[in-house]
Amino acid sequence: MARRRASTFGSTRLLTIIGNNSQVVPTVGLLVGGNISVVVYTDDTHIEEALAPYTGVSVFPIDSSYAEPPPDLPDSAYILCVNQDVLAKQIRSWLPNTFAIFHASSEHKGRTAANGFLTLTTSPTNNRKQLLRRLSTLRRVDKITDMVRHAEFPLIIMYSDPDPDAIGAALGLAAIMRSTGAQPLIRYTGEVRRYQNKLMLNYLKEPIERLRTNELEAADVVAVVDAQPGFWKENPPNAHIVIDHHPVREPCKAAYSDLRDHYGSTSTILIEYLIEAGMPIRRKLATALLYGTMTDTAELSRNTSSADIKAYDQVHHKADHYFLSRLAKSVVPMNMLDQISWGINHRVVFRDMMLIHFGEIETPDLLVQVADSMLLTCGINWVVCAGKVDDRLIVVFRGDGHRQDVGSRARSAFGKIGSAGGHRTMGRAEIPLNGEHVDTTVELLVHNLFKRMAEKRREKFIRILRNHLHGRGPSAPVEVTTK
Ligand SMILES: [Mn+2]
Repeated sequence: MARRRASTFGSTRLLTIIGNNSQVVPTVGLLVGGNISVVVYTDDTHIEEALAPYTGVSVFPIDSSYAEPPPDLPDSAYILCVNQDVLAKQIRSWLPNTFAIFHASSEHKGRTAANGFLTLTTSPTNNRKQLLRRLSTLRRVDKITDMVRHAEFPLIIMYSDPDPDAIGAALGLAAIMRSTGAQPLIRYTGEVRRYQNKLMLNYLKEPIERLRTNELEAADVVAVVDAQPGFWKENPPNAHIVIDHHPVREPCKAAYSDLRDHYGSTSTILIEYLIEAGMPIRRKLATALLYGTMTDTAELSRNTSSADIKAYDQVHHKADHYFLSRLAKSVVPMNMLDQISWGINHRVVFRDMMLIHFGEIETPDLLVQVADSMLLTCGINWVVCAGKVDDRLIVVFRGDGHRQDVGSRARSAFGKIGSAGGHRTMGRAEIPLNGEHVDTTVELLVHNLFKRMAEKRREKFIRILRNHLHGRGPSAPVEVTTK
C-alpha cells in the first residue's frame, strides 16, 4: 500500500481570501481548525468584525477599488470572494501567475468556470443529490433491519453453486442483520464446485452450508441474494428480501426488493448499504465483498458501472490482498500437472507458433491452461492446443495480438466445419466429429490450420503428431503421503 510521502509540493498551509461577498465568512469557517492559516483582505468592516472570533485568521483592510495588491501579499493559493466578474478579473491582474485561484461567489457556477477560475466546493445541486442518494440507501437499510430485528430464524439463501459475488453479498447482508442482534443462517441450494470458492469459504470460517429442507420451513424471514425466486425451476422460496443485479425475470413479490441490473455485482449494493450506514467492514467481509465485485466484473473490465468502481475503491484498502492473490493463483488442479507436462514434452514448434495435440482429454480447461502458459515462451507469438472431448475436436488459440489475430485465424481455419471465432488474443473452435477416431482429428487439425502449407510439410506435421498420440501417455503421478 502506498504510504503518504512528504513533498515540497502540495504542503500549502496558508490561504489568502480577497473580497467582500457573503462567501468570505463561510469560507473561513470551512478552513479554520485544520491547522491552516488564513489571511483575509477585505474592504468590508462588517466582515472584519464577523471574523474577530476566529483564531488563526488575520484580517487586513484593502481599498474598495481593489486596484492594487496589498504590500505583503502571501503566495498562492487565493480565493476571490467577489460577486462581479469585472472585479474578479481586476484582482487576478495583480495576483502572481498561478493556477490556484478559486472563485467563491453566489454567481452561477458555470460562469466561474468559464472565466477560468476554479470553484472551491462542489455545487449545492451535487451535494443535494448525494445527500438524497444517501438518505434513500439509509431508508433501505432501516427497512431490512426492521424486518429482521424480531425474527427468530432469519435465513439468507444463495442459489445453486454459490459464486463469489453471492458469498460476498450474503455476508454483507448477514452483517447488517447481525447489527440488530439477529442470527441469520447463510445457505446455498446446490453444491460448491469451484476450488477457489471452497478456498474462500474455508478462509471465511463462517458456518455457510447447504440448505436443509426443514431450515426453509422454519425460517421466519427469507432473503435471496444474487438471484431471484424466479430462478428456481420448482418450489421457489417465499422470499421476504431479494437483493440482486441480474435482469428481472418475473415481477418480484418480496416485501423488500432491491434489483439493480445496471450494477456489475450484488456485492456492490451491499457495500453501499454498509458504507452509508457507517457499519464496520472487517477484513474478511471486505475481502469477500471485493472478490465478489472483482469476479463478477472481471476486475472492473466487464458490466462495470461507476457504482462498482466506487464500491471497489471503498473496500479495496480493507481487504486481505495476500489471500486474494492466493485465490488468483489457484487455477491449475493438481491432477492436471501430468497432462500439462506431457503437452510441453510433445510440443511442435513452427516458426513463431507452438502446436500441441493432446488426443482424448476430459476437459478443455487443460487446453486453456497450457495455451496461456506456453505463450510465455520467448519467440512464441501464438499457441494452438487441441484435444478431443466427447465427440468434438476442440482447438484453443492464444496469441499476443501484436502482429496476428488468432480469433480470425480460428475462424478462417475451422469456421466452415464447426463453430469458430474469438478476438485478437483468444480464439476457439469446436468441430463435431460424428464418432471419428482420434487419429483422424490430427489430419483435420493440420489440413485446416495450414491450408496453404506445402503438402510435404503438412505430412511431416501429421506424422509427428500421430507418433505423439501413439507414444506414452502422461506419466503416473508420484505423491509423497504422510501415511
Ligand atoms: Mn452476481
